[in-house]
Amino acid sequence: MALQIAIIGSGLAGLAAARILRVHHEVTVYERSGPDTATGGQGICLFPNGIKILQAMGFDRDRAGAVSCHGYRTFDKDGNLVKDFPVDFKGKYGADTMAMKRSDFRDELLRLATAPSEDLGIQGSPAKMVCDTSVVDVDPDEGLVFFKNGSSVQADVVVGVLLTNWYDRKTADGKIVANGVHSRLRHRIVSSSCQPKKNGMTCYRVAISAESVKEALGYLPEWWDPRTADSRISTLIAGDGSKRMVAAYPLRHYDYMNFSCLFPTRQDKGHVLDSWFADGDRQEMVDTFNDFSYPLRKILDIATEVKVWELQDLDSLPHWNKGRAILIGDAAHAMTPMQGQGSNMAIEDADSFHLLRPGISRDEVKEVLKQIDGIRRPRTARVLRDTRAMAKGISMDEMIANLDFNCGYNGVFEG
Ligand SMILES: Cc1cc2nc3c(=O)[nH]c(=O)nc-3n(C[C@H](O)[C@H](O)[C@H](O)COP(=O)(O)OP(=O)(O)OC[C@H]3O[C@@H](n4cnc5c(N)ncnc54)[C@H](O)[C@@H]3O)c2cc1C
Ligand SMILES: *[C@@H]1O[C@H](CO)[C@@H](O)[C@H](O)[C@H]1NC(C)=O
Ligand SMILES: CC(=O)N[C@H]1CO[C@H](CO)[C@@H](O)[C@@H]1O
Repeated sequence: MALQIAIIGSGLAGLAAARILRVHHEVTVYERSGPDTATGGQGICLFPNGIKILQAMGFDRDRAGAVSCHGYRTFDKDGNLVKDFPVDFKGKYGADTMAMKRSDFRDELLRLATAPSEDLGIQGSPAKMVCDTSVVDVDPDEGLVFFKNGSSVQADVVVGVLLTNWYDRKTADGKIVANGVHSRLRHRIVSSSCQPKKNGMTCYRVAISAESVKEALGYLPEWWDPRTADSRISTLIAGDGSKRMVAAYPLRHYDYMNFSCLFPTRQDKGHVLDSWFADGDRQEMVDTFNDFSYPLRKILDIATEVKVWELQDLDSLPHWNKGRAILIGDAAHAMTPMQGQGSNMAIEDADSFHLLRPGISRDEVKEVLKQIDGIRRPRTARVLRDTRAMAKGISMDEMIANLDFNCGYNGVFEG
C-alpha cells in the first residue's frame, strides 16, 4: 500500500522530497503562495553532495542554466589576485559544483516533482500541487493537516518544510508579519523555543547583468570575464580587519553575476532586518565598500535592486520529528549562507526519505521517521557548527576538511 504523504511548502526541500517520495507513495504538496513562488531571486550554489542526489533524480543542468564552478579565487579590495584555490570537485567528490538562479533551480525541482512519470522514466504518479493553501496547524500523532478555511486532511506522513517559521516576514507594504501561525505549527512537532541567532554580519545582495557592466565600464573585470575567471567563485576581501567582503558568482551562463556584500552589522542602526526580502539602501552599500577598486564600486553603483539581510541561523533542535510528522529543510536547520550548504542539506534530507521504502506499512512510519531524524540531525548540526566558524575566519586546512565532510556525502544508503 502506498502511503499518503502531505508536504507543507513547495520550496526547495518540499519539492525535492516530493520527487523522491512520488515513486512509491501518493504525495500532495500544499503551498500557501502561487505555483511559481520562489523565495527570493537569489543565486544558489549546489555542491557535489547535493548534485549527486539531484543527478540520481534526473536533474537537468541545462534546464536550470547551471554554471559549473571549479574552485575559489580571492582578490584584495584593489582587485589583485591573492589566492587561487582550484578544486576538482568532480574528480574528488564525484560531481560538479554548480551555481544557478534560484528560481531556475526551483522550476527544475517542480518539474521533477510534478512531470508525468513517463517523461522522467520513473514509476509512480506525479505529486499533486495544491497552491494558495496555508496550513495553519498539524496534529502529528493523527497525521492531520489543518487549512485556513477550517477543513483538514489526514495523511500517513506529514513533512513540514516551512521557511518563514523561524523568523518574521516582511510583506510588500513593509509590515512585519508575526510568525505566530508558523511557530504554532512547529511547536506541535518541536516544543523547544527556536529563536533565530544573528551572527553579527549584514549582507547586501544584488544581481547585475554582464550587459549593463559592459556598458558602464566598457569591459568585464578579470574575475567576471568567462575567458579569465576560470569558473571560480570570486571573493574580494577588504583585508583590513573590518571583515568586509564581496562574494561574486556567475549565473545563467555568465550573463548575470550575483553579489553578496558582507560587513559587520552596524549596532547604531535601530531597525532590525529580519527578512531576506527587505529592500536595502544602495547608497549605504556603495559607501560601505567605497575603498574597493573602481570596477567593483562602479558595478555596485549601477545596481538597481538591493536586498539587505542580517545573517542569522537557528540552534540545532533536540529532535525533528513527532509521531507522523517531521521537519526538514530550513525549518529544521536554518543556517547562514557562509558555506552555501543550506539547500544542499535540504536535498540530503529529501534523499533520506528513500527509507520510507515501497510496501512500508502505516504502522512502521513513526519508527522510520525517528531513524531519519537520527541520521540527519547530527550531520546538519556539524555543518551548522562549521558554518558558524566560517564567520570568525578559518584556516585553509579547516576549509578543506569542511569541503571533504560536506561534499563527500553519498546519500542515505552510503551515509
Ligand atoms: C541570502 C541567502 C543565500 C543562500 N545561498 C545558498 C547557497 O548558495 N547554497 C545553498 O545550498 N543554500 C543557500 N541558502 C539557503 C537556502 O536558500 C535554504 O536552505 C533553502 O531555501 C531551504 O529550503 P526550504 O524548502 O526549507 O525553504 P523554502 O525554499 O523557503 O520553501 C518554503 C516554502 O514553504 C511555503 N510555506 C511556508 N509556510 C507555509 C504554510 N503555513 N502553508 C503552506 N506553505 C507554506 C513557502 O511559501 C515556501 O514556498 C541561502 C539562503 C539565503 C537566505
Ligand atoms: C479548504 O481548503 C482545502 C485546501 O485548499 C480544499 O481542499 C478544500 O476544498 C477547502 N474546503 C472548503 C470547504 O472550502
Ligand atoms: C540572476 C539572479 O539570480 N538574480 C538575482 C540575484 O539576487 C537578487 C537580489 O536578491 C535578485 O533580485 C535577482 O533576481
